[in-house]
Amino acid sequence: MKQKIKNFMIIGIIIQMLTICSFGLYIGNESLIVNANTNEYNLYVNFVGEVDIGVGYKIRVENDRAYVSSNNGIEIIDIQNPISPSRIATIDEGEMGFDVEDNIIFTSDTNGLIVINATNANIPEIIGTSDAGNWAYNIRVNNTLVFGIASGDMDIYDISNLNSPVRVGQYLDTGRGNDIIIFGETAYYADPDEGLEVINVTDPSDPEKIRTVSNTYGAWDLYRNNELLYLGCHGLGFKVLDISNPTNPVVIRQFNDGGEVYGVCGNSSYVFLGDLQEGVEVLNYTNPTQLVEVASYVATPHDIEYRGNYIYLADQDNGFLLLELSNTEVEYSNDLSLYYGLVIIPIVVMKVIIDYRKKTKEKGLNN
Ligand SMILES: [Ca+2]
Ligand SMILES: [Ca+2]
Ligand SMILES: [Ca+2]
Ligand SMILES: [Ca+2]
Repeated sequence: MKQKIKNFMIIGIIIQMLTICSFGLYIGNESLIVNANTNEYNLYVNFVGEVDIGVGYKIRVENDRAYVSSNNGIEIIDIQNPISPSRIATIDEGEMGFDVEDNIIFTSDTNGLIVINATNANIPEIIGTSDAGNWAYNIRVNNTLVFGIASGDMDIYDISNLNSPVRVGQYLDTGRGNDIIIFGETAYYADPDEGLEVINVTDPSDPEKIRTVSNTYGAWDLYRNNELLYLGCHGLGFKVLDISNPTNPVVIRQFNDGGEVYGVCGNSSYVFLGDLQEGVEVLNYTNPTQLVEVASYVATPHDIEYRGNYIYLADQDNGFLLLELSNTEVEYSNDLSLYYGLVIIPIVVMKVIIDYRKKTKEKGLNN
């Protein structure tokens, strides 16, 4: 009689576990459905790889490498195999702002510009420093000049001789600054407090502000696509400016669905927004009447780059993230862990209970 009760109890536990399992399967499937960003374009942003570097700030991608500034300096990441990106080296020089051209990294500290040869990424070496300049939020190389953005101001360095860069000019202004793009002899300076500033840099020793573009308050991150300037505005969405008349840019399109655009890049088909609050937002640029969000990915990007079908993030919570724009959706690892949590673990628990009951039963028989 006692044995019968035990058997009933075991069957009861099995039924209970099966219920939990099916619930786990249900949740797993549900979350996949929730994550699936179904839309008319069938476009998805999928996770591919990541590298834990703490907080990521600015990013540049060149050839088989991504460069990301973190709290430890500039991280050089090998991206040859996208599913397993790996850190090659950390350069403990300079700060948040940097740029890369032909494996030469330009960054700066409170003493000025630092030129680093990273041709051999394992042993990057400093090859030149300037004797004047400032810590920079962002840096852009343009031919033989390097533009460094300090708070509201700008330092212009001549790098004709990489071994002895010289600060040749300064732009002194009010407000703040986060990014700069040079197009011909015009520089576009993103000042979040004052808007997009247009600066004549024909004479690098005497840069002159031409105007501040209206309707560009919050200007934070810049990307140039031919004669279009993509502008991410802090808290004020995304804007497209026509720069066919370089000294007089005009806002021609905009998109704002909330959040904070920290990074922007793209091509003539898609625009990729790195929204610190809402993650990666992919906009279809081909629709002539309006900018429509066609895919997204939850993350906390500080900066974003795009090459081929890959999207690269310098991310606040995830460090370096490598994502892929695709027509098919890949299951997220989060859903898998949820599945394992709700299905596999209950099965293991069930097995342990049954084994325990068997042993107690054997003991009972032995006694
Ligand atoms: Ca300013
Ligand atoms: Ca959105
Ligand atoms: Ca948004
Ligand atoms: Ca950027």
